[in-house]
Amino acid sequence: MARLFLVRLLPLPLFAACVTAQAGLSGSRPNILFIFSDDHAAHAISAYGSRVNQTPNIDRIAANGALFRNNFCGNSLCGPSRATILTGKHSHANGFMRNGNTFDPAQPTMAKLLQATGYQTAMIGKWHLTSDPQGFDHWIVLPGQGQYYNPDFLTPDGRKRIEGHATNITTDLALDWLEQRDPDKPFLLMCQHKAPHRNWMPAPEDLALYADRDIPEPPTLFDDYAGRTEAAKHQEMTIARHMYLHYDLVVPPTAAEREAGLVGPDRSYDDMMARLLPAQREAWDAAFAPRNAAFRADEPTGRERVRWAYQRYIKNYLRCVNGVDRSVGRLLDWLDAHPDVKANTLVVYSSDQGFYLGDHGWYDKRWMYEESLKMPLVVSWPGHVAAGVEIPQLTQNIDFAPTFLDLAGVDVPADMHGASLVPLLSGGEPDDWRDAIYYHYYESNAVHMVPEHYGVRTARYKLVRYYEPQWDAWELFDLARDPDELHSVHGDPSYADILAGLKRRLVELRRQYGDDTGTLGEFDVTAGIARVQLGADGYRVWANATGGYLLRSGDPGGTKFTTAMTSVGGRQLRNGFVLLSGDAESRGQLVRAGIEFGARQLTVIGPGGMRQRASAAIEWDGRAPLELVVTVDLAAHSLTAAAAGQRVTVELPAEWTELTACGYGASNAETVFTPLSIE
Ligand code: SGN
Ligand code: CA
Repeated sequence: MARLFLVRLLPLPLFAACVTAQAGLSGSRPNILFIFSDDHAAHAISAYGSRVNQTPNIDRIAANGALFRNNFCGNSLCGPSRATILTGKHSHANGFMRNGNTFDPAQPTMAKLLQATGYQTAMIGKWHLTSDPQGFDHWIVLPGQGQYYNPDFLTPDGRKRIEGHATNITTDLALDWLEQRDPDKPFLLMCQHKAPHRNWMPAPEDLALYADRDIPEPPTLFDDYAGRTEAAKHQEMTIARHMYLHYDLVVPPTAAEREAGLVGPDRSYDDMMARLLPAQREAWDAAFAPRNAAFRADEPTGRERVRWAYQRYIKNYLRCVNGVDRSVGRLLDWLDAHPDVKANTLVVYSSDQGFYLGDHGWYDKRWMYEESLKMPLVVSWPGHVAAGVEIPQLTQNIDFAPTFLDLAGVDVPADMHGASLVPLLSGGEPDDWRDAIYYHYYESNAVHMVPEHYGVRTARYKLVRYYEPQWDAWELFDLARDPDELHSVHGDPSYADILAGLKRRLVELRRQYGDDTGTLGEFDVTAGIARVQLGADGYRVWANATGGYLLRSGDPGGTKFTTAMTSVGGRQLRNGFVLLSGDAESRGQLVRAGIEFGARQLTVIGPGGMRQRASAAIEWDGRAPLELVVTVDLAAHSLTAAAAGQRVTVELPAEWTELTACGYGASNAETVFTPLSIE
């Protein structure tokens, strides 16, 4: 018996002995408990000074460890942040630039590298990278965004539904895995919550929170976007105008509202409620029915209505946060109950990006403004990381993978962009630490309509460039004087030197990280395009979205268009070129004529979208340039595309009397197009 014990326990004290010195954290091979949530802004964590809520359990991590004061994402969106955490690379280098891309599972990730060096690895909860998780001994993940109530999960053995609330279930699964893991191996456990992502549906036990009080409003709830570029005005993420009464604010539609027709996400209100089991539904209705009745009786309008929507939104968001905080508490309690494991476990809490909590009148994220650029990051490992310290250096999600690898004693691959945080966790103040972080957001022309932009942030300043030709604008903020980023000083001559320095720094960072995306050439309208390069053989176009396009507006000077296209790589959903007619401003008025490389189809999608699709199978070896000829007959209201001996025709709207733009388009692929010949 005694012998058995010895065999079991021996490695642990030995292990502990070699990691007591803080400087010795590198290679100490701790367990890594990575608790990660979705859209949890640092300003909704009390350790970060939240004005709106308390998070006692996340605060426990901070009190027992380190709080990173200036931790940022490199691309404020879910999938991209997750891909960066796995690879230690900015989006352009790991290929996952926007949601809807597919993570290339062949590339190295920290999970794979840890697994290869003897770590036991598990991925539980929200994944959102499309391809199946790799590098994990165990995985069970939500499909896509996942559901809050009674969610389905994907596993290597297929799909299954688990009853309960996603946050609680994810925690249960993580605790189960901790119990049944191999205790002789160090572990990486990624416990990743859906909460507090839209649409904010708290667990039954959190519904009663904040019933009797209002949450303070942010000072910029009624921001008018003066002092910034036009781009900030043109988003679709305001509480006032872009929040849905039924779907987002969970007020059931009246008979009259149903009669008038539900629009947008409100159409899924019934499906969303249908997921709830009777007892869950009862708890839900008990909480909301009286509040909804009061809202209907009041019918607030104007600013009062915005204030009401803010309260409904923020309370449900914070209730979801409370569930996440409870999850953190349960995991910490488990460690407290297993002191031998706790002694060797680094606990990390973070979230994929920040979020607007009514700041600037918004919800959602995406922008390089502080609220969504910041990522919370608190880390504890009692006895190894000093307790209650604040780390002021500029850190980023590119640093997570190098940190975990460094701790595990794995050489950090030279092409990772990040740096290990171990020197900072060890209490050091390295003088060669970075003086600026780089940012690049790509998901333009998508939900919430935030343009592509990149930028640099230093300890005091932030320079942002909205490079799509339809915006072509800069913003410069002095964060010391203007922490809410309300007045760009880009045009202010007294900042000329600062501006010049930041522009240089931006160029250097783009070079350092090898980012040549965000160069879009001479086309004046683009969407969903990461890069356009004009070479000897034509335009090399990297479309990082479904239906990305670039257009030259104005009369193209002919009606017969010829180009040859060569597929370079990616998921070749559809490649082709696009004509725009009628209203050049309208995103709906596109005809896409092209080749679906993967499916070997010649396809035209008319301005009416998929309803107006015509296609024909073609023979093609997938390698030789394929010639496409598109002919428009405005008098006959028709467009014909021809390739590889096939032709297809679609009808054009009768009101189209002239062509107003032409260009190239593609879906999640890189393609070379020869310059359009126009007759
Ligand atoms: C969904 C949300 C959006 C959100 C994106 C990205 N709508 O589309 O509001 O911006 O996800 O979020 S929802 O009605 O489906 O919730 S991310 O965190 O996954 O990047
Ligand atoms: Ca997110």
